[in-house]
Order: sequence, then C-alpha cells, then structure tokens
Amino acid sequence: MQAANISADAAHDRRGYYDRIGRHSMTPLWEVLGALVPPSPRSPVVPAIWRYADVREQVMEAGRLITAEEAERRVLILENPALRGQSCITQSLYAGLQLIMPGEVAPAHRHAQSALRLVLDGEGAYTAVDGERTTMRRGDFIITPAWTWHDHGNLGDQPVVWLDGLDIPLVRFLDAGFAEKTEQAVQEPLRPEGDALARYGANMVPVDFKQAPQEPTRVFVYPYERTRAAFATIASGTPNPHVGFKQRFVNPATGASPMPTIGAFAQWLPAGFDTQPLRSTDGTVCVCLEGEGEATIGEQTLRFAENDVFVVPSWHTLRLHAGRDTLLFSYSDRPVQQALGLWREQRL
Ligand code: 1HN
Repeated sequence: MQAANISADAAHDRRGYYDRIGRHSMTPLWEVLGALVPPSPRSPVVPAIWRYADVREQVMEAGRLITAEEAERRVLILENPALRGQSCITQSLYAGLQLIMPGEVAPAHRHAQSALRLVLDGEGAYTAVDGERTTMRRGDFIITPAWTWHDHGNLGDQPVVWLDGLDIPLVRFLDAGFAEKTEQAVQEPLRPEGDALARYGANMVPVDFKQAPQEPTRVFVYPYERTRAAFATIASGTPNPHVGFKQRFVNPATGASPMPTIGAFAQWLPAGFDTQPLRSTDGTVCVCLEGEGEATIGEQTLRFAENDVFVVPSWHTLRLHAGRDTLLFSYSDRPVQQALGLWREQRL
C-alpha cells in the first residue's frame, strides 16, 4: 500500500531504497501489510464445478492411454481454475478422479499425506489399508490415514471411479512429506474384510484399546449403506435452517475427525429445501451423491447433479437449494483450523 500523496521525489527515493535493500533479500512490510493481514479472508480460490456427465468420458479415455501400473495411480486432478498447475482444489486440499479398470492393480505404497476416497461409479474394486481389504461400493467413504500402506485392485468387470481427497498442498506447505514403495504390489490380506469395522465401529472398542486424540480412526470405511440409513431416520425431524440435516464423520473411539488433517461431512436436504446463507473459513469440496440442486456461492449459482464435484472457497457465502431429496458429501481442512484456533463460521 503506497502512502497517499507523496511527492515524485519521495517516491523516487523510496524506489531506490527498495532496490538497495532488495539486494539483501529484504522488502518493506508497509508496502504489503494490508494484503498480508486482510480484515477477512480473501481466498484466491474460485467457486468451480466438475459435472460428472461432462468429464466421465475423459476419465474413461485415460483408461485407454495408460495402465494403472504405469501411472501408479491413474488420476485426473481437479485443479481449481484460479490455481492451475498447483495440483490443488483449495489452498490446502487436493481432489482427483481415479479410474481402475477390470483386472488392474494400483500398487501398494504409503506416504505422510492422508487420503480419502468417495466411490462414485462402477462396482468390483477394493482398496486395502494396512493389510485389510474393503470392497468399494458407491457412496462409501474410505480413508487411508497418513503412513498406512494402501493398494487398490479391480476384481470385477466394470471400470471403477472414485474421488480422491488428500491434504497434499497442506503437507507440501509444511515441507513434511515422505513416501515409500514396496516390492510387493498387492498387500497380502492379514485380516478378513470387515475386521476393523467390527472391532472399532460397532459401538465397541477392544477392552484395552487406548488412542491419543490426534491418532486417526482404526475404522477405515464408512459404508454408504449406514450413512443412508442414518439419514432415513434423522430426516423425519426438523431441518436446521442453515444446514438441513448435517452430520460430521468421526473416529468412533474419540469423537474427533477420522483423520487429523481432513474433516468429512454428510448432509441431507429434503426436496425443495433452501438453506439460509452460511460462510466458514474452511474451503470445502462437495460431492452430490444423490439428488440434484443448486449451490449459490457468493454471486454465482452452480447447478449440480449426481457425482458432480464443486468447491466452495473460504469465507464465501453458501446457499443450497435441493431440487430433489439430496445427499451431499463434503470435506475440508476444518480439523486443522480448529486445532489451531482459526476456524470461524457465520450463519447469516
Ligand atoms: C495416492 O496415493 C492415491 O493411493 C491417489 O490412490 C492420489 C495423489 C497424490 C499422491 C498420492 C492413491 C494421490 C496419491
């Protein structure tokens, strides 16, 4: 911010001074202070939508161009239009559409980045997390917490597509990323399918189990069937004017977010419902699992239908309209902001 009404001489002196201090890698705070500490968030992220009907064919085309093995992960990254080239959908989060063809394997690896999957299209794939497989069914929310081994395979006869959500930009920002591969592309199952859900996700935990608050949940799949059944009951109540019926996915052992860096939510909006405007500091990725409607983000209205992915930037006012009974899944960096005392929400 240039001080108002300074003389041409003074401006010239300052520019010369800035050049001289620049040679020592220094720059004056007073020129940038307003931008550094804005009165409220000014996200460079823009609202955007990826309509599945528009992009599905392009995802399938990737299946003819490259194998899962060669790609390691065959994914089309959903890049925020204002942040092209940065592999991110918000400043802190990554999103991508991953395709696995019948018979393919996406080999085991692990990394410091935490990942979630939301299954969108096709049947017959599995994901394995630290030696346990889970069959991927549409709408299932599956996590691979930081540093867990994970591989995917497709034992069926259909292409399978899911949304990947990761904290890649956040981990990159912190320069805290590590990754490893193994010789063994496919993890040997160590436990039967459903083991983690039975042990940790059936309103019980093993009697000697203790978990630190920041540890991720041992439950690594939140089956859509259960989420759907919950809303079938919850939705007979009175919707909240700002969010309809909205639930937060939790680590059932602690009540914390399933993973420390990414929060996830499911929201049910009855047909015809209009939410009151709301804004929050966590830029959010939303996926329509059922129904259709409109998201008005600031001044912009986006029509969405099943499997569409849209992004709501930080501190942008959101209003939702459900054209039919609608179920939205969403994820954001809310647990990070809350842990740091930064998260804010305003219900207008
Ligand atoms: C990853 O490990 C997966 O395991 C998907 O499916 C997307 C994007 C960046 C880095 C790691 C996966 C990823 C990823």
